[in-house]
Amino acid sequence: MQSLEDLLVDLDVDAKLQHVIHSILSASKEISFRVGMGAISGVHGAAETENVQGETQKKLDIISNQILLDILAKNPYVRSVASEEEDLPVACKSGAPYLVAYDPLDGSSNIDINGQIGTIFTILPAKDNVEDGAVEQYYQTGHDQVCAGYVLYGPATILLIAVQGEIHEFTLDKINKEFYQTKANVSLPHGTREFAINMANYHYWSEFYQKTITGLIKPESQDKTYNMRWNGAMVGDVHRVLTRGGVFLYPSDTKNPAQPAKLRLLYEAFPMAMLVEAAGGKANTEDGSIMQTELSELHQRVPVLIGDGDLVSRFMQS
Ligand code: AHM
Ligand code: MG
Repeated sequence: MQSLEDLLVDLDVDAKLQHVIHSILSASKEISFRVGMGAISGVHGAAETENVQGETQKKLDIISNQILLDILAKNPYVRSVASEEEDLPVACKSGAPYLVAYDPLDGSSNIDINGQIGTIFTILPAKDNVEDGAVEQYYQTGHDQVCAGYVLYGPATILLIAVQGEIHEFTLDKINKEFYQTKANVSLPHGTREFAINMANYHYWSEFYQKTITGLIKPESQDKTYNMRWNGAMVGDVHRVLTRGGVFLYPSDTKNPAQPAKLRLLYEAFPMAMLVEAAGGKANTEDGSIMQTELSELHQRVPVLIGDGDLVSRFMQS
């Protein structure tokens, strides 16, 4: 079986970028170990803190963030790091070529129920005309990403990585502590009649969303064979879409007028869009391509429609 190291060499990935990817994945192995030990490792439960976005942090959110920060801060090729759990970017090595942004533990509400959770990451080029730790370093589009991926801590720990226009799947061998390739050139299956959305937000969606979703499940509709799946963790839902097809949706809603969209552009939507598009799917906000959107605030939130292109198009109003 091919190891990740071998693949990165075969794909002729820049050696400095390989080094950054290795740092992220060493951190993810440590997080996977802690997650796997469950309550024994003392990672369950809430910490008595909130992140910059006003969300209660779980202990594992904080621990995972710290594991990633500690490892990346030592990497000579990382200029700065941005995290869902940090208000501002953390400056690392001055003049280094890469920026790393991540959601250290996506799907925090699944931690205590032993459900699917994961780390989502993206790597961007650092800008030489901007201060090392400035937020403006990250004001880039999805197309600027040089690598993106997620590590899903499920029954198996699985890495999906997009680099050099390709997407590959690896599974962690927990004995040898190595990621081995389990799927090459992942391709999103088309025609699967499955959607993922938080139905509890139904009454807060636009009429267009209410109608389009209802159209998939009404007994008299031609589309009645659609099934719904919802993990409550984007990383698990997008993994299912990449494996089995269908669509993952988190449209805007009016539940909290101060926050019309839920998911973050930089470390949730951008990396998932890069992965899904490399697998032949589509990734949009309600206005157009996620990849073409330019970040203008570090923790910016956007509506997310990701998966089978035909299904994504059905959810675009114009
Ligand atoms: P998190 O990064 O704090 O875990 O929040 C993101 C998660 C996504 O993984 C998931 O799709 C969504 O939030 C679920 O939120 P909700 O239960 O509010 O619909
Ligand atoms: Mg998240």
